[in-house]
Amino acid sequence: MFKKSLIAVAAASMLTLTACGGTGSAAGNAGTDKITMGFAQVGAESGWRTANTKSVQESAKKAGVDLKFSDAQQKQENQIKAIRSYIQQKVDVIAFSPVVESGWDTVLKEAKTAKIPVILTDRAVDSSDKTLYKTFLGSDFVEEGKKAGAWLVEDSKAASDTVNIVEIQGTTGSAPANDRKEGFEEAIKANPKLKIIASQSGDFTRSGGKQVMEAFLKNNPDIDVVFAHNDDEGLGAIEAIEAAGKVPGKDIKIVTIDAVKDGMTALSNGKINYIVECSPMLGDQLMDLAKKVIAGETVPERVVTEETTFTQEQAKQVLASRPY
Ligand code: GYE
Repeated sequence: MFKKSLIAVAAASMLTLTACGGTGSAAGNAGTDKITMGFAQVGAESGWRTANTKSVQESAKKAGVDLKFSDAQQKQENQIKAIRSYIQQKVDVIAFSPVVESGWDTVLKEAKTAKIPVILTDRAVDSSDKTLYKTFLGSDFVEEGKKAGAWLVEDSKAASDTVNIVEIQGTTGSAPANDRKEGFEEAIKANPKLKIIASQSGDFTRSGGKQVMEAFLKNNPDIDVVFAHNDDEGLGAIEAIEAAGKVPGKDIKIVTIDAVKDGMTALSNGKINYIVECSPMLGDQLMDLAKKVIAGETVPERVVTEETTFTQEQAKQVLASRPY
């Protein structure tokens, strides 16, 4: 009896403490005004991903959001498990970066039934039911692929022979792999001399990029250009090219997407020829959107990140000031 009332007193004082502490929100989550967000991250496959995780964690702290974070190690089943556990924990909002585009409807319906809003971060899903999530924050990957292709069209304007391109794709079935491929193919149509002679997934990792490039080099004696769907794969390709006794950036040109520190360093050193930027700094916008969604405000169904491109000269100028 005595024990019970002690617990009751302790619980009551905790409630008062938290109730006085914050700025108040419409979340109405029992006894605390802090927003709880469950974030199901893809993994830690690339420099981009590491910077993205840091951005989300730092922004959550700044915004006073209680962040529950999980790393799915690039496996959809792990992400689904994480989302289900966030539903069970009754978080206020779920944000996630879907490793692949398809297969999300069931778990997203579960979140909807539990009245927990979902925000897509960085990557899209292919669900036709747009009510399964509130908004999608991230880059336009088709546009990124087009920018990479447009650079190559310009760079190879004077080519008299066929330009043999090998493509190192991102994770099979992921939105950035599908869309970057589509955008790139679309852009290079402008010059019929540009030919993709081989295309394979390097899973957005450095080791994947290296392995795929080793195989490409073995099977194709005459490679002119590598289009890698991210910097890490491009950096892996550089290792394979150098091991084969060729000079990356000269004997074989390289165009990649992301513009993380290591990629920009290789671009400044002449080993990569061009990088299309893809910003991982989505944290602040995500927290902002989450607060609005929880408060019942309308948010745009698509928020596109602003991005640029870098030549070798431009990379040299900005390298020191790159934040990631
Ligand atoms: O380009 C790559 C990462 O989804 C935009 O995922 C992201 C991609 C990014 O692994 O480096």
